Amino acid sequence: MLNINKIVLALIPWVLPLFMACNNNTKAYKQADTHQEKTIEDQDNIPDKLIEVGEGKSVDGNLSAKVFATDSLTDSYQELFIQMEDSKGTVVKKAKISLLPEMKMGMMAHGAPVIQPAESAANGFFKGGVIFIMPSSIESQHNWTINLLVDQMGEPSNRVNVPIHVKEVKEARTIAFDGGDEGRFFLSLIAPERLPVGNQFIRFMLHRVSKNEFPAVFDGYEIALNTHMPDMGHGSEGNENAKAAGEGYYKGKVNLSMPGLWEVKADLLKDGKKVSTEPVIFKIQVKK
Ligand SMILES: [Cu+2]
Repeated sequence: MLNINKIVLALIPWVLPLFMACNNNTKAYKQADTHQEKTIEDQDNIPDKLIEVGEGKSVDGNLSAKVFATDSLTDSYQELFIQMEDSKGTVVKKAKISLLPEMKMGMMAHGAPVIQPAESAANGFFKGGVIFIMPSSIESQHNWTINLLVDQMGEPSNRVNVPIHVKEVKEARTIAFDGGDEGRFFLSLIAPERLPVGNQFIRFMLHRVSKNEFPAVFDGYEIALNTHMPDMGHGSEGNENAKAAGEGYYKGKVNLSMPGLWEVKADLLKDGKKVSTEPVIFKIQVKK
């Protein structure tokens, strides 16, 4: 709950104006124009095991889409695999798809950081990603939809809305924080709930919070990593700061030297100086 409140706080200055402007799609299409900016890593790497997390049809009935993921969705960095068919049942292999995630929270709405797919499908899937910054909540009527804006050669633009459900992760994997003069950010740890013992690479994505847009932060920053075992009162040597690895990804090293609960504390640095003004701490269960 604490994490949700923090994220709502991060969003509050513009959630309301967004609602007031919610009847026009200018913002949506503007975001679509930035399509070429970023693509997910390994566009062609499609896992063998995928589960369907949602489906939808365009209003004109000419396009249907199914969205797959490796597991049920949680409020964290999620890779999505999109399969589309035209009205004749032919699988679409080339299209410019813009993912537009939207959470409706009663009278308000907001988006989420996205990684747009490439324009050709691999094995019939367009691979993209969304960082779900909040879980769905049926009681509070917080509902996610992924809107797919689809442009195909020689076809009119189309749109498919795919309602999806996002479960809450046990330990936060996306954390909003204040970066002083640098603004507000989301830092997302790209890691499962559990990691093995050992010194290992660890990946993040960094996004700026700019009204209802979340541009990936490509470079100029570094993420200092410190490890700590809260139950034992010690840390570990051999961590390496996460450095820009392109397209908003950051890669570093953490030495999780024994099994148990670890905290990875991340500080955002610019030109070697700490700019984050609040602690950003990820909890990781480490197994043998
Ligand atoms: Cu929300």
